Amino acid sequence: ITILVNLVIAAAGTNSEYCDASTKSCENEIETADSKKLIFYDVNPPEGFNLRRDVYMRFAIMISEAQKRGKSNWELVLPPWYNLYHWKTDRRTQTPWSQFFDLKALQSFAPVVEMHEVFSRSKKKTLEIDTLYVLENFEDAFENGVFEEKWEVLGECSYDGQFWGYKNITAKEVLCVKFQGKNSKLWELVSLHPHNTKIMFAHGEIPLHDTYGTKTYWDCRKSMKFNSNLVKIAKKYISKYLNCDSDQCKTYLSVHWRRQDFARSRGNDVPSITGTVKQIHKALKKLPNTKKVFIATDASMSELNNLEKELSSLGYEIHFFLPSSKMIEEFGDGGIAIIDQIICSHAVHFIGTHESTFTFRIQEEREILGFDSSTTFNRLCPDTGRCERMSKWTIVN
Ligand code: GFB
Repeated sequence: ITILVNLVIAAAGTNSEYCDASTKSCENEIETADSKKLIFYDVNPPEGFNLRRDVYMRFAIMISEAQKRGKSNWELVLPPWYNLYHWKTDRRTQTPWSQFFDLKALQSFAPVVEMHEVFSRSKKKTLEIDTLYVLENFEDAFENGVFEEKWEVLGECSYDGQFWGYKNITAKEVLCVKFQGKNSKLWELVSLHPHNTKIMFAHGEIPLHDTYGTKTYWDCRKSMKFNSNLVKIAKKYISKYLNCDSDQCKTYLSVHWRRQDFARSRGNDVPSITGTVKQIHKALKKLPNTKKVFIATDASMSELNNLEKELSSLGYEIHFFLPSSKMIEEFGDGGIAIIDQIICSHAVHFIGTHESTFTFRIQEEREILGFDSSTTFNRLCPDTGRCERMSKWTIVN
């Protein structure tokens, strides 16, 4: 009887479905009675760094809004950066968010926790997700001509993802779900298993923003402050090479010149090297006191050299951030990308690449810094054909 009572108490304390009398271990074990429930997510592997930053915001807002409504026992696990398609350095190591962002600032908006922290809290070496929902799109988003928020559990299936490269993470139950709607609608899936403490969503890019462009959106965006080491490096560079020590610099124009796979897959949206030079020259003619140009790019060195040659011949001073191999090793491709973004965000005038999420994040940074939007929402146009204006997503304070 004593054993039975103890186990019932243990089960109540741990939220367990059931316990095993001989080993005294509980199924669905949680370390303490008041420990948090965890939401994990992953993103379609080919998606890049800056779309992933947006997916994070959708989940952070989902958790933070639920917290305001009394659901205070959920934490969002920050998915380690792992094996990103565009990153060439150290792809196979799980990089924590603190390498790129200020964790305290992220936590000021939503209850988020690093994956390594989840492991170090537990006495176990393995982590078992209770239910993993593999999200997929409905074939027709506008069935009968209307976009309706909906989901449909298709049943058990297999997960073809990588659990961020961890071999010691498994899922007890994997369910495929067709999903269409905002992130907050995921709570309906969560409530299907009220006893679960670890829920994961694969293809976290499928749910949509609950509040795109609102004050909540911008509060979340503002909380995504960069790691202070990256900020220091960028500011030192701006001071030394671009002669500016303030937040809004008058001394240089910046350009995000996206090339590589982007130029290949969206050839109609990007200009040639000569076309790029012409457009930078045109913008600089309106800024008679600015002769310095900062280029952030993923272009090859030979493309960059050609661009530099053509711009220099017009009397401009061209700058780009060339990290040492030690710096690349320390901060990774993501850290170098952020340094480029910070430098672009402080320039008197910015020209970006159409529909690049890398450009979008720079534009948001400039909105936070208080630049006039006419200096921010500018794009490089193709050499010929239409050049659609950029949408202006201005800050709401
Ligand atoms: O961030 P991202 O996904 O934006 O760009 P898009 C992909 C990666 O390219 C970044 C590198 O994580 C960087 O590693 N990169 C791009 C840069 N521009 C720069 C730059 O100026 N400086 C530095 N240092 N790195 C989309 C992808 O990229 O492009 C999609 O997300 C797809 O998956 C599409 O590939 C064609 O939105 O530009």
